[in-house]
Amino acid sequence: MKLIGSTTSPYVRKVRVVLAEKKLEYSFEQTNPWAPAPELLQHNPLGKVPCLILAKPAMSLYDSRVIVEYLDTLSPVCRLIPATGRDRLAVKIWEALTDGILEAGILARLEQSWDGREPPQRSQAWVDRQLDKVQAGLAEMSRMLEDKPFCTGIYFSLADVAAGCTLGWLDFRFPHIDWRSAHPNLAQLYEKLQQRPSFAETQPG
Ligand code: GSF
Repeated sequence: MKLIGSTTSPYVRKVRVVLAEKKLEYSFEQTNPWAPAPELLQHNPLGKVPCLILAKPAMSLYDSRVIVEYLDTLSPVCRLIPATGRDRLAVKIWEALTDGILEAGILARLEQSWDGREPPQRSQAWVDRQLDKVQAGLAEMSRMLEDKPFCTGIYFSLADVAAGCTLGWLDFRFPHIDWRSAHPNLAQLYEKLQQRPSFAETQPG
């Protein structure tokens, strides 16, 4: 398997953490999706990372949710997504929420800094709208976590992978958002996740 991605993308990090937790072999091809290499466009017409290329049968997978769902079926090591029922739903809800926080944060950042847009074309109202979603999402993460050891209970799951990658990306791109003071339970979870080699070895940057 070959993963096309960047070390700054939180969605790519989600996939890399899952690969590490499940102890799956892969090669990592780094690219800048904002100036996409032909290889990326050939495998994903949307020109976005992550994109996972499978050899047999030859196939390209995107986006991160499809990729991690597939990876979890490849090995029984560290099952991350429950097969059925409410437990599965809980993990999926966490992933939708945390991916949604990232989406809003990325839209805010692009509005502020994408070089295809001139300063007069930038809208602070749009940035504020997206950052409100980030704050509301963080509050919901904190409410859902309560005082549990992991997002959905006592077991580490994809929900924790997605939550950790989102919090790490906020630190990386929006260091002024002080989510630790506002939500100490998220800070505690994040510290615990940082101890795992899968997280320690995939710091954004
Ligand atoms: C989001 C991927 C994405 O936005 C997923 O894989 O879960 N829903 C998708 N990737 C960005 C890089 S990043 O900000 O993580 C990307 O590749 N953007 C390039 C573009 O042209 O939009």
